[in-house]
Amino acid sequence: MDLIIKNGMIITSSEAYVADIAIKDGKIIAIGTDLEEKGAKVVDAKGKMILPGAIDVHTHLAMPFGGTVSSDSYLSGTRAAACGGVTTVFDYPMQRKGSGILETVKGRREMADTEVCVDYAFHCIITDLNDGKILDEFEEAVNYGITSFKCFFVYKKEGMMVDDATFTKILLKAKETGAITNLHAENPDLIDLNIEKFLKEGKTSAWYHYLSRPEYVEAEADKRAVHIAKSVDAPLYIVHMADKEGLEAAVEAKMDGHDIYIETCPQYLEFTSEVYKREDGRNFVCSPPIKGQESQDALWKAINTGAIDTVATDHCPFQSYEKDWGKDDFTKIPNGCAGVENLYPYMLSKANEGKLSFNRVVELCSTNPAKIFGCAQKGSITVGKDADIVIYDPEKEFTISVDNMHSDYDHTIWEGKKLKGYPVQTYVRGALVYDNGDFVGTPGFGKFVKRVGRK
Ligand code: DUC
Ligand code: ZN
Ligand code: ZN
Repeated sequence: MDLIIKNGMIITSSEAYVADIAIKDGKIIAIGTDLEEKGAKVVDAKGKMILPGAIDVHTHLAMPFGGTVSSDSYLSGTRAAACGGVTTVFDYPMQRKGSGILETVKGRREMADTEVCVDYAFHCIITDLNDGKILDEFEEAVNYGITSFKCFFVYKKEGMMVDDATFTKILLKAKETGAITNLHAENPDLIDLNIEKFLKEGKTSAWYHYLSRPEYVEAEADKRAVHIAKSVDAPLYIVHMADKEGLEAAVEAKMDGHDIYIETCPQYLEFTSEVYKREDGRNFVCSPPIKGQESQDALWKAINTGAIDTVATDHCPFQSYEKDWGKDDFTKIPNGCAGVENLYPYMLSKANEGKLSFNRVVELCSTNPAKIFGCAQKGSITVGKDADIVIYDPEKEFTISVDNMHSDYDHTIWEGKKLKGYPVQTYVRGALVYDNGDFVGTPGFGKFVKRVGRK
């Protein structure tokens, strides 16, 4: 036995009970009372909650984007993850015209392997089928552990968008090979039409980022994607859902029995489009943009009915000077915000306030992500699983500030947010990586998670 965590309240997606957890060689080997200590290190978690580590299935680390590179590397992004109770991140390498899936993914692994402080997996973004050769590679990619592929319906000028036919081919090939297709849904032609109009009228502030991509722009793309996925009977995972109309279409399809999954992000649950009117509105610029109150209400409702499957972050921070490129032209603001360190503390704080249950937070941030994306060893506090564990103090008061975060960015949209409760320790496969405010892990300790497909 290496470690025993005693007397904590274990929270799973369906239960809460007090017990001890025994850990050996990175695995949970027993859960019970009066477990034999046999020389193990003992941690007393009386009065604390014991949660499975969060799995943030949506990050963009060191991502070339918006004329720069997102400011968190694999090291700083996963250091921040550890300090926010995230024990696995899913990053998004991007395949480009002429390059293969495995070539892309292996290239990113070379960057990641020596830096990562928590475990990690990759979804692969597909931007071009390379005359069909990419589809022929799906099977090999799935065997390698890449069991999800992402498409963009936007970023047309940037060469990242796929058309409806390409999207459909990917959906079908993913289904055939036991993978799933993730989608960023917005309509680029409608966005460009709005941008052209606003810039001509001299409307250049961050508020026009929102107005050029309002609710209907996302809803059209959500509904088109749901319609196609239903029609060809293939699984679909919609990332960062932010609008009510699209959400309702996806939920209806789920209720009809279609294999559709919905992710949303904390920024859509906490803020509304009003933030784009602020002096620092450009710091909140992400795509899809944060929507109005009606959409936020619909997202919370779907969190509580069970219709939303996961909450992840779309973590993609940029420095203030980069955000400032768009001071006088919202189209020049690099899109993205920080979030990986805030995901679990924010959602757990909402549970502490009674907005949802702690079990539901575990389900949304850990158990469902593991199930949907094939991480058999992760996602719950169960004998045999990896000892990815967060000790959470429900009484600890915490105010988010850029000064107490562990990323490499110089501002955060979460500045000043008060939370009720906060993680006090994070363990990845039994190793302590975060201890009461400090990162205590080791870069390169994180492992690539070889996922299993759906067949
Ligand atoms: N949206 C963002 O805001 N940032 C990264 C990529 C994306 O789709
Ligand atoms: Zn996206
Ligand atoms: Zn994203």
